[in-house]
Amino acid sequence: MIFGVAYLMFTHKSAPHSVSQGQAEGIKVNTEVEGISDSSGRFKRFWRKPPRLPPQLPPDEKGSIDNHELQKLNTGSKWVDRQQRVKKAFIHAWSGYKMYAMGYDELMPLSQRGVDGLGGLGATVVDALDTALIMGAEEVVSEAGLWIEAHLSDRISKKGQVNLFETTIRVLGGLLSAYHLSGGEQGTNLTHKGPKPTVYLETARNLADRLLLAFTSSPTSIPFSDVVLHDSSAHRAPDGLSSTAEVSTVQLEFNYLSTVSGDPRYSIEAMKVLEHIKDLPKVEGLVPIYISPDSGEFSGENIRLGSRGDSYYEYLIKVWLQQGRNRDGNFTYLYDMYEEAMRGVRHLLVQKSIPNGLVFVGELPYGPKGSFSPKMDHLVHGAFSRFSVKPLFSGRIGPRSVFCPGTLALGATKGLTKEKAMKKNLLKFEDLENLKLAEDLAKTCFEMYSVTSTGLAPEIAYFHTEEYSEHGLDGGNKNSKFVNDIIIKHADRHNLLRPETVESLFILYRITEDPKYQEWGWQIFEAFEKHTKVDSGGYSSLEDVTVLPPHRRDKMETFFLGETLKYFYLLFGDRSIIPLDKYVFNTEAHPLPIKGS
Ligand code: DMJ
Repeated sequence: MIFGVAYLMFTHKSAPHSVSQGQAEGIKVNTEVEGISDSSGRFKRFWRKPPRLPPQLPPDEKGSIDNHELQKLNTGSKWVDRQQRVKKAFIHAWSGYKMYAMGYDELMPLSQRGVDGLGGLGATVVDALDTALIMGAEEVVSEAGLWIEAHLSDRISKKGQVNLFETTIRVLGGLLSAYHLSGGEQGTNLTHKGPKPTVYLETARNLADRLLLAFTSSPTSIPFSDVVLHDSSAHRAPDGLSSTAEVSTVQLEFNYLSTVSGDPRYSIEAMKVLEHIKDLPKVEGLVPIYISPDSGEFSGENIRLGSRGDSYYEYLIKVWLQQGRNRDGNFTYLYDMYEEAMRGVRHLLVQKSIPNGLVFVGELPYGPKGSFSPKMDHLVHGAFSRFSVKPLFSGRIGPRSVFCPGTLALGATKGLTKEKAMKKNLLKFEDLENLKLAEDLAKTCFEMYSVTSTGLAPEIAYFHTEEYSEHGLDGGNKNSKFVNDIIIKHADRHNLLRPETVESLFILYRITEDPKYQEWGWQIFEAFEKHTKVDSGGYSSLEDVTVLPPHRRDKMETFFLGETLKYFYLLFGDRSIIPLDKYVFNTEAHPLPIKGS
């Protein structure tokens, strides 16, 4: 916890270019920001020493420093500059939103107006706030914070239908992370900008009290998908089913809210979902993407790590990690479910592309039996009519499957660096297998960017395999070695400014300490800058990443500010900031502290 708040104190005042990476690391040791704890270990006071300037070597002394040292200094300042470029991008994104869409959920940067696609709770404001806190973007902290104080509670009591999952991960998660990062648990306002942190907590409780209805109105432990805020009612989705990932991706937020509010109801209701799923039949730990709140059973056989399946696996490991020292005992089932699922992934979902062997995670749209059923041949004439045989394995990788490398790496070392985990003898053979898979998949994710003309990944890619091939659908970058491995269909060529690959690069960089992940991230960041920046403010999605210049799509998603830019910023910065063994990021990149850390 201290790492986060100390960092915020530091960044809020230091000049953007004044500290090299090496120095930044020194901050931890030299406690640039100091706090005094009372006997209960709580912070009483903070003060800040003036930021130090980078060392200025007189020309005649330059020769006396060895090349290695010099190289380290240069590399350090290169990443400080790059990190500041990300902060600039964030401010540009926020200015567009503030100018044309303040208070709306999202900005339409081309038509210069706002749109409420998420129920009208000003989702971009809340999603962006903790990124601003982390970056020390004081004006944004102030503007977002004051908007929340003035408007959000009113909106919560008056607005209509919202989705339980989207509202929890973006709005509730954003409020809770802002509460923590601005010093709420220390009973102080560390930033001196925006409202008192308790405003964030009170607003979060107000919202969560209504969201709880999705759980308490359901006849089983599986919540309904939607809540109507103004009349405090909860509803099933039109087809009656909830998404597996949605019902299992609210626990980090509800647990933390119980911890800081002292009210156990939030955690109890949310955890019932995972306890219930624990006892349901699975396929080698893998689960179908729909579940019925009426029967409590899974529905259908579609198994994938993409949308509606993805963050189920992510939260198994993260909710377990969140328990800190208490994680063994009552919570061990989460780790067991995660491990079994990753074994299932390795056994059933991982394949290599041809000709160049990119490792990818595919799907089982017809369940585990589908691939062996003779009935499948019938379908060759349907959606798969162009294949010589129906693919046993669809070879498709969607936007959310690319979160997978990060989750696998985190699960392997539990947030420690690989080096530290090895030294402490903490890595089992299976952890090493998962880490290797994470690294292979991260490479694939990166190549999905490199293979296109714009350097930005499509929403969905397919991979050439023995059973599956389609020609003439490449990403447009003929210089890429993988242009024949990756297939991009016309309908899947858009890019929504999504974060998952950057998130994975960030986690892998933290864990392996391999600088190639930073370099890959920089390449992707530059492509975003080149093709998605809108001069009048904000960033746009793209219609087609395979053509130059790409056509734009009139939307800046909230997660661009909440996740994508935050992960870039952290990827290029000091590795001790928001350390992965002290924090878990919710699925919308809002960091929450691990218990007792
Ligand atoms: C975000 O809202 C979250 O990352 C969520 O888990 C999935 N979709 C988007 C980003 O792609």
